[in-house]
Amino acid sequence: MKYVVWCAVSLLLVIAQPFSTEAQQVAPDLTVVSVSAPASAGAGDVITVSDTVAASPTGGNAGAFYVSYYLSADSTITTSDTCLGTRYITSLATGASSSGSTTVTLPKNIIGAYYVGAIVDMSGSGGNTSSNRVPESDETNNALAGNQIAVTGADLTVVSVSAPASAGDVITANI
Ligand SMILES: [Ca+2]
Ligand SMILES: [Ca+2]
Repeated sequence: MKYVVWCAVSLLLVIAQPFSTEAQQVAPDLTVVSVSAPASAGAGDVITVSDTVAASPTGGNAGAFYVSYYLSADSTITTSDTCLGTRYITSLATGASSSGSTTVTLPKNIIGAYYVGAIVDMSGSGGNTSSNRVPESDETNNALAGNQIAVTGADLTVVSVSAPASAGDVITANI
């Protein structure tokens, strides 16, 4: 009797094996490996953002998708952050990576320190149909924060300053 039970359990394990192996390889997993931008820039400036995205070594090839760049006050990058631009990747083979540089324009009305980040397989703010084009084994690991960028105010220069040669109670300065 013990032998019969042992045989039955062994048979079940042999049958179950191929299914558990297959389940781990149904889809690729895209991630952002790195994203970087200049350490400082002026509000409204055009800057270059560089990134590398990768596909997992198992799960098959990924078709066309976008990677989107964001400006965030903190190191958690979400689609609620300010979208700066996108890069289009036509396809990515299993285990391959893609690097690229994209020029984007900083908003004019900001100042201070921000994180530059990226989300792979995301287009723009996330509200259009171009987002999540690739079904992945893990959709929760697609965002990465890069370096901080110090955004300074737009350049303001003094054009001229003048005052009367001899001053009374009131003088005028033109800036
Ligand atoms: Ca992913
Ligand atoms: Ca996806």
